Order: sequence, then C-alpha cells, then structure tokens
Amino acid sequence: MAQVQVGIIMGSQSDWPTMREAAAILDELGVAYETRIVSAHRTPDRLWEYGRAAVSRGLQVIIAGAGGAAHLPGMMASKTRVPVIGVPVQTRALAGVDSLYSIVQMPRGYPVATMAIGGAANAGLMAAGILALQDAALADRLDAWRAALSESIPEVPTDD
Ligand code: RP5
Repeated sequence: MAQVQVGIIMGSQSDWPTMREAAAILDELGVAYETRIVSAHRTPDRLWEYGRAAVSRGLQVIIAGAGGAAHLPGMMASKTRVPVIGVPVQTRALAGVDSLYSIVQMPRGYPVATMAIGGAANAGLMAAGILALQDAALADRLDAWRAALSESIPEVPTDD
C-alpha cells in the first residue's frame, strides 16, 4: 500500500458528494489519500488527534471541507503545520457564502488555502500540484492532465 499523502476530511457524511470530487481527481492522478469524517463541533477530540498525528503519519496536504459554521479547516490549520486546503461546502440556507466566510478569513499565522464554494476538484488539483514539486512522475501526470483539459476546450462555439 502506498504511503497516504493527502487527508481528505469533512465535517459530515453530507459533505461527501462535494468532497468526492477531490478524491476523484487524486484517483486520476495516482495520489494516495484517505477520507475521514472529522467534525470541528461534533467530534472535536477526533479533530485534535488527527491534527496532532498528521506530521508523524506522513500526511503532506490536508483537504478539509465543511459547510455552514465551517470551522474544520481553520481549526485543523491551528493544530498542524501540514498545509490545509479549505473547501467551502454549499449550504441550503446561505448558498455556501456562510461556509466561505467561515473558512477564508484566517488570522495571521494560521493560513488556509481556500477554494471556491464547492471547489473540491480544484482542491485535489492544488494538493497534486504541491506534491508534484517533489515528485517528477506526478508532475508529468499533472501536466498531461492539464494538457488534456486544454485540448478538450473547443475553439468555436456551437448552437447545441
Ligand atoms: C457541517 O455542517 C458539515 O460540514 C456540513 O456541511 C454541515 C451540515 O451537516 P449535516 O447536518 O448534514 O450533518 O458541520
């Protein structure tokens, strides 16, 4: 089994349909990851333990998604120096603006790299880009992925 490099954590099972997009990207790029439900409010001890052990377990990036009062990414960033990428999950009440504001305005010293609302795929790509700095084979796969996306964009618009 490959060493897990990325932790994909989320506040609730209900975040998985969003967060699975990060997992799908990492699958495509051959990056080893794990997925966990870790809630800042409902399982604070789990959050603390996950952050405490992140470095010693060899995690290199943590992707953290949460919605509403989305404290998970910021609290995780307070507990570990492993880079945290935050994904604001869309909410029904406030369309995810609440999630975005909860994640993006971190105080100096504890950054969270915040994606767009629902931006889990980009979180996966960001994590891959960070890992690719030290992994030439992954860098090649990421370059190929980006080239394929670029190739898929038509040059001329059509009616249908
Ligand atoms: C947050 O509350 C979770 O990240 C989720 O986005 C939101 C709603 O959670 P559930 O009530 O669906 O479990 O903690």
